[in-house]
Amino acid sequence: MNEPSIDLLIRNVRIVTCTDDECSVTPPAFLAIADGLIAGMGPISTLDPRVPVRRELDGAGALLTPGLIDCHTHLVYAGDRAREFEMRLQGASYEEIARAGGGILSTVQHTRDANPGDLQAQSARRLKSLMHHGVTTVEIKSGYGLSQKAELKSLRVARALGEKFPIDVRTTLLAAHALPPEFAGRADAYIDEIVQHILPEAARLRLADAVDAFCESIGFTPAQTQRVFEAARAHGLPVKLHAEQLSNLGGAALAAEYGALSADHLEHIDAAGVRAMAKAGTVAVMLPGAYYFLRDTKAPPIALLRKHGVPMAVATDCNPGTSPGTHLPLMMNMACTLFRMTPVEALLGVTRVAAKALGLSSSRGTITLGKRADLCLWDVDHPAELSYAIGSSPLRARIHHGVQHPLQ
Ligand code: DI6
Ligand code: FE
Repeated sequence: MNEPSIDLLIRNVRIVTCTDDECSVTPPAFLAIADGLIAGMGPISTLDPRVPVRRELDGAGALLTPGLIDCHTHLVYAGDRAREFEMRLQGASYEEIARAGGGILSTVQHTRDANPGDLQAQSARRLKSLMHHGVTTVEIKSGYGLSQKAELKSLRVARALGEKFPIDVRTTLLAAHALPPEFAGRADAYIDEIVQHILPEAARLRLADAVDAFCESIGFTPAQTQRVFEAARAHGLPVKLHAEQLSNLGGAALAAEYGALSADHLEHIDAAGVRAMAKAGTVAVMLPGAYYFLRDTKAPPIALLRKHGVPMAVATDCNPGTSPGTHLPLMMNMACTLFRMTPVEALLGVTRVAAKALGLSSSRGTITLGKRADLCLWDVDHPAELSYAIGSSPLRARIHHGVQHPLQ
């Protein structure tokens, strides 16, 4: 057996640990990393001086949290939708723009037309911004390709971003995001295409870690969503769902029935949906950026979700139409301000619960011996400051898999 040694010793940090209700902070302590994992922590007096240390980092009293996890993004896309933003400011609704051929489908055209290199370069800008704000694991959905070729291209770009940058990327196939123009009026035929071709090919090539759908009046019906879920199950892929964002179609309960990792948005979820999620252990992913950007007025029923013990995550939903944002701590602020989540819930929502939403609880999301050394050092006094500040960037250092990388 190898002699123990420390690859990176972080000195003088105040380590944040949270229960469901509160976060506490240790007195200044050390954290030791070996082989990319958390290998030890505690008062510096308890560190065995005989263990060789390869590198050291002075934390200067910074707060140490797990690396942030953004469990819901659509960040691989081409083009932008600033013009549509202007239209909405003049009064057009999101649904009106979508029905008039704008919205998601305009991004689909740009994404289909982009070569993989361009698509990767455009997406990399957003990824770097996420990293700049402390994200060490990100979920990226396809859904702007809507053909086998373009969906696989998007998933490959997402995987390539994970290879190129110091961040873990989990991919989700969201072919059932919108109806592509060539299937106009034939939604069931497009679902056939997904379940017979796109999903099996993504699974065969191991390009997708999960499968998602947009269950909505302007998306797909529960029956169509169910067919996608059945295909995912047949290929051994976990599911998640965009549910009850604009209306209540019972998508959250359907997702729970399939043991979904998460149901996301949930502004219009009812008590039956909440109970079904609680029973299944499905995470509720809150996306306050989309709520804010659409000037929505119906917030998700946080108190009801809390009462039933449904774990709540917070994510950016980074996408060109409804949440063009990459600042996860800002989303924590919005989750508190707009949804009345607590700062503790917001921090858990981008760490421990976000890990659960990706099926990654055993490897990350908390500062625990043996878990991955994905960590953030923040120049703040108290954990609540991470939710309190509007748009500042108190990140001092970001460590991915045991290695400190310069802030992007
Ligand atoms: N819900 C959303 O908020 C995004 N997708 C979805 O299913 C919007 C995507 C877009 O408008 O481009
Ligand atoms: Fe989304």
